[in-house]
Amino acid sequence: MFRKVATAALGGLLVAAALTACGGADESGSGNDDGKLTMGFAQVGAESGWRTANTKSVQEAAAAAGIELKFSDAQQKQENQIKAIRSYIAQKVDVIAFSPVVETGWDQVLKEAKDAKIPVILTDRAVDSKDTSLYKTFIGSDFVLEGKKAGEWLVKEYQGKSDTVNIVELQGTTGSAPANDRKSGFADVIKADPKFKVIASQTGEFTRAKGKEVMEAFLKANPKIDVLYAHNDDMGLGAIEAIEAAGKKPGVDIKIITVDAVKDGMTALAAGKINFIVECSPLLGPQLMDLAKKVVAGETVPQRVLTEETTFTPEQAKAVLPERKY
Ligand code: GYE
Repeated sequence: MFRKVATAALGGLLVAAALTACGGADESGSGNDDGKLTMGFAQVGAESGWRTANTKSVQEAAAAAGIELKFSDAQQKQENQIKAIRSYIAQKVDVIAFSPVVETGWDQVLKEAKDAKIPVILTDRAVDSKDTSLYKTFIGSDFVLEGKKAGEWLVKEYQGKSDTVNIVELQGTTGSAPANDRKSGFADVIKADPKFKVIASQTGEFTRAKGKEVMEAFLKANPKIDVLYAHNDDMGLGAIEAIEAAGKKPGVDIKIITVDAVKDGMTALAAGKINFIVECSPLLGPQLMDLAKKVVAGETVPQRVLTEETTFTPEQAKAVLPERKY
């Protein structure tokens, strides 16, 4: 995954160097009369607290950077995102940014953007396109590393114990980069010890409602669940409701690991209902606007812009919660 992205962005660099547009003007004679740079942003949806914070960050950063933002919400559907991108191409925006809901199936529409000489920046999630000249750069987290951090916490937590640890997993949106990578990173770490057994793994679509529903089914089918690994806070929070409704104590009877560290997740962590959260920062807006300006101006951009993130225990959550913005 990481290699794929790095090569991709390297390929993109060569194309970036060939681009000569500056300010709001571009080769196709589009842009704004007022010289403002226009960005078309095709968002995944509004499925989680992370996504809401990400949207806010993009909108605020665009305003602060003096970039006109055309924003669309695809409701977690690839066809809607493709439609939005096509409409941005038709409107001759200066730059397109999007967070691909799934990894596959983007080559055609990305080629259309390239043919229209509109640079594309991937934000948050990656695509698996072989033709890496189809986009300029990719800004977002290392999801494999996030999965590994979740696995490492678990290994430590059960160090020196030999009993089987039954794990259930709530995966993110099927086919999305964070679901694929958080699953594989976690699996890679825990496979070193056969006492860890993933007894059920299913998508909860990154939403609270689906997380709850799937956890209810997990609880019915499996009398002994020791650990829940949820690919985001929202699914974990939905699952907590299901666990409590089943008369069990989240964080005690069933240990819970999630990813994101949004405010609601951190609140549950501080209360001991979640045991560990791997942070994934949604605040990509300012860096995205910076990259967009550079790409449109034909400047060299980094191959890959990685988001910095940490992890939180309940004690750490208590300490940072008052300052948590999202
Ligand atoms: O973890 C999840 C959201 O792509 C990193 O998408 C993002 C993920 C995030 O729905 O909460």
